[in-house]
Amino acid sequence: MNEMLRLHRRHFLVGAGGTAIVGATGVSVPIAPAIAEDNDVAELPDYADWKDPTALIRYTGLTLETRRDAIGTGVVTPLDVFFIRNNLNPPGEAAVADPDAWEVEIEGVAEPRTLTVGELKRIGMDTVATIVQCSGNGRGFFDHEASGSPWLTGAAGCAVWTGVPVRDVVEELGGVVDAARFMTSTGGEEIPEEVERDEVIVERSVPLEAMENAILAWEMNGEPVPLAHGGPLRMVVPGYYGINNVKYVRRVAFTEAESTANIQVSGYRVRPVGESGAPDQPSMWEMKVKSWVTHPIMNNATGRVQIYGVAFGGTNPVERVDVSIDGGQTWEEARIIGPDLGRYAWRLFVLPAELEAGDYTITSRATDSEGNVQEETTEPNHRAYDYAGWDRLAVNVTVS
Ligand SMILES: Nc1nc2c(c(=O)[nH]1)N[C@H]1C(S)=C(S)[C@@H](COP(=O)(O)O)O[C@H]1N2
Ligand SMILES: [Mo]
Repeated sequence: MNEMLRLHRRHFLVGAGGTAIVGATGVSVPIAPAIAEDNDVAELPDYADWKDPTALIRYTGLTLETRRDAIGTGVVTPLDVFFIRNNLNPPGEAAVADPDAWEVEIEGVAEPRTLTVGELKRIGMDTVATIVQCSGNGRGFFDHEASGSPWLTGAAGCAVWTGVPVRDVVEELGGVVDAARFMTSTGGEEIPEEVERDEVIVERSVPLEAMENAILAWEMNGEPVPLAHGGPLRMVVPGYYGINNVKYVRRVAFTEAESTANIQVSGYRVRPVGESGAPDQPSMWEMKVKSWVTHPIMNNATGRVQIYGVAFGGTNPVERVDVSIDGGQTWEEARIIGPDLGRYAWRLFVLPAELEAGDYTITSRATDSEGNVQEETTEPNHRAYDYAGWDRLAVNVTVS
């Protein structure tokens, strides 16, 4: 067992022991915590009390992370281990009591209308497998102290969503208005009266092109979308970061400008550490190529082991995954296995290895269909968004 070391981030007991790995560039990189322990809150919140508490790291009642080894090997992440991230308290259970009665306003089309979920179900249907990954997934791997949950790998899951393609709804309502450049979705949480709407509202704009693949989903992994995940109706924008997948969606507008909500104007903007958020900085829209090992992640017996994990390419299919057991000095191509659920789903990869007693630094590096290779390290950015570097996504495994 590695020496346990408590790092500056209060949540982690780390098996890294303060060791360093030598990356491909020959530069020694300290390994950040790979495995979170401890829960900050004892209980699952009421709206998620059906989840598996042993699979989730509980930061708050609104932020629950899937443990690295709990994602499983079934491609699709089971609902009871799927992470949760809510910016605001979800609506009450009454919202999902009669899902077909939930209403959504469609604006910025030739014939704007309010439609119920029941009506949407008659307009069209499609199913898409896609990853929901929080922009802050991997925040715990950065050195700088950024606000927000110090997620490691588990603010991500892959689900199968069923709903109506947004383009079918748009077609039904006569097409988008000429001026439309963005698709803007608004969450249905109640906003406390004393608070300014734009300060807290979950409203996100994505480029209009994203509409082509987006669906308004009422089903997740074959069940009505649970309240915890945005039921009765959720905007699903395949290949885009979690925040763009607006839960409890109440309004979809095809707009000339981006939303004036704080989370659009200054939030979810990538900028250097210390700089304020502004509309001219890149928005957290399309995800980047990324992978990580989910087994083994700590200790292992000597002999044969199947090293496996998940890999994805954001909006591109993942084409190749390489695995290293020596911190990135040498690589071997892993086998991509399991059903291909489409370009927005993740793929499982596996590499058998014969491990003798010793210490290993195991990591993976994905390549997408466009030849984009997962980065070795992720430059610090103010809000510590999406750490995707294979250096710190590595795990230290002691084999004895
Ligand atoms: N209405 C609404 N939609 C939302 C959020 C929210 O707080 N309210 N959180 C967003 C964020 S930041 C993420 S990462 C994902 C999380 O989805 P999940 O809780 O289903 O895993 O939902 C997004 N959609
Ligand atoms: Mo998020």
